[in-house]
Amino acid sequence: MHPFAIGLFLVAFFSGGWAAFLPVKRATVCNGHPELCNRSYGNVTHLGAHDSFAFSEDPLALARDQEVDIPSQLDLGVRLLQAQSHMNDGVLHFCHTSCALFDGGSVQDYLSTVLTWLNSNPNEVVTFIFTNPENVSLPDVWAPAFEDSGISDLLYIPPVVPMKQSDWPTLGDLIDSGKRVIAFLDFGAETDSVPFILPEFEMIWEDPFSVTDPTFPCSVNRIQGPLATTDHMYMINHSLDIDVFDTGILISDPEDAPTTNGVTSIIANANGCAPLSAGRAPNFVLLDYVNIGEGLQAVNQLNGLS
Ligand SMILES: *[C@@H]1O[C@H](CO)[C@@H](O)[C@H](O)[C@H]1NC(C)=O
Ligand SMILES: *[C@@H]1O[C@H](CO)[C@@H](O)[C@H](O)[C@H]1NC(C)=O
Ligand SMILES: *[C@@H]1O[C@H](CO)[C@@H](O)[C@H](O)[C@H]1NC(C)=O
Ligand SMILES: CC(=O)N[C@H]1CO[C@H](CO)[C@@H](O)[C@@H]1O
Repeated sequence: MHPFAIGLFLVAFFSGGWAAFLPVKRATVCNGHPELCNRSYGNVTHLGAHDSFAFSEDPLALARDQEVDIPSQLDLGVRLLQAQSHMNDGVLHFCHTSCALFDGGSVQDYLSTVLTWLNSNPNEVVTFIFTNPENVSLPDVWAPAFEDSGISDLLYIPPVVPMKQSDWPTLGDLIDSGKRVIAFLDFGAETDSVPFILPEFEMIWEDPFSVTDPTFPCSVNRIQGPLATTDHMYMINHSLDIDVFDTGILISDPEDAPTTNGVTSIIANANGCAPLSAGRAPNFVLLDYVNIGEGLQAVNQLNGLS
């Protein structure tokens, strides 16, 4: 053997051999359950908070969709945070319909709040589904909000976009790699320039939204190609709306939440969607008033956990 080749061999041998002695830190509990560490992200049901930023304890705040703040939602087991963006005085905010109606503050502050929670909860994988109704620029506005909050270092970038439901890493792999936040945007994602904000509908379909029928009939409402429907993950928009004083502004009523957020109603909705998804449970169960009802219990049941 050429001396140089021997040198390389020795380096390879010793670096490989050395690695065997280094402790490999592996997460043993993922999103609260050891069973979830070895499960693909695409095969996990996550509890979601609709309009997560629109929280208020005040029953007169009609445009609220949640009662408890973001850290409390996460503490309750929410692992998908949904939010709607609007520009307000040149700054990207999360607002409900308009910032005059409900202003949840800047996107950057929101992301900093979530990052603080993630830093004290290192074994948790969190997903964002944000909407971009004003087609705000990804490189100029969205990316800086993520970067300046510090959360962008935690964002998972898939090797291919779109990635099939069956190809996602396990929760354990996401946690071990430190890339445990997945961010989707409903409109305008451009992964060539901003790789960490992913196009939602190429990988997730949704059933109809603004539902006013309590039986939640399921259909594939919003989706994008090229992947087949069954290669997408999917979200059920499980909130029941009422029209506020016939203004056309749809909000949800906390009085319905105990029933709507009950195990019976959620499982029935999931069962109605399963035939559209090769029998799979929903990946995301999006609820209003996540602190009311049995959302986490239903999600645990869908995950096959006791
Ligand atoms: C993890 O899952 C793989 C395949 O899904 C399986 O082969 C392996 O035994 C599992 N490991 C643990 C620790 O459960
Ligand atoms: C995960 O896989 C199991 C077994 O195939 C299935 O019953 C369950 O519905 C799947 N859940 C999701 C969210 O894909
Ligand atoms: C959204 O913005 C992008 C880039 O700023 C632009 O190319 C595109 O045409 C816009 N789309 C719509 C529907 O306005
Ligand atoms: C009624 C309802 O929950 N609708 C929401 C469904 O999800 C989409 C996007 O994630 C939201 O834009 C809807 O408001």
